[in-house]
Amino acid sequence: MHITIRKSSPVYFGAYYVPRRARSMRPGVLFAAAVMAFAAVSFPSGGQTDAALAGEKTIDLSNAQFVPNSVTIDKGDKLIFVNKDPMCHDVEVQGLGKSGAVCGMQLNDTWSQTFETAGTFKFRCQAHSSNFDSGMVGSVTVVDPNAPPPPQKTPGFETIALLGALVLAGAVFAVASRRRRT
Ligand SMILES: [Cu+2]
Repeated sequence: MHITIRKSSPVYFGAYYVPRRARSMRPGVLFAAAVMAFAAVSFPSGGQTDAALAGEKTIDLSNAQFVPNSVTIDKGDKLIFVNKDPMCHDVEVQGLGKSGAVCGMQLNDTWSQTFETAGTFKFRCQAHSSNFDSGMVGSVTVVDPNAPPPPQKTPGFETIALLGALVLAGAVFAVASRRRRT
């Protein structure tokens, strides 16, 4: 019996074989997968904002200061003010609410304010400041987590260069592996 092995015939490796066609495709497939994975990481599509649950942050009134005296929260979140001083304080949020009378908060008294509008709001203790800019004062920045995201940045030069290098490497690899086979 005469057996002819031609170049186009499947190559046998012990128990399994890989047809030539599949073998030659493999580097290309791997390379395509690598590029797609890279692209997926580099160019994430939008929509990463989950519907944020209403949150809250606590600000202590301590040593006649707001601690912290500057916070950032999401729209709809609540600030809870807690008097940690033995002396009395109070809270007034500019343009919004007030804890009550001047020096109306005793030790461990709390008062909260929910912020439904994005923007920056100053607050103060009326007893220990004469305005919203000096004395016992602070501010809160309220951001809208559902605001439309800023325009998608176009890929930077580094990204384009890297993609180009990958494509070039893939082409070189493909040519090299083709040469090796023939
Ligand atoms: Cu005070």
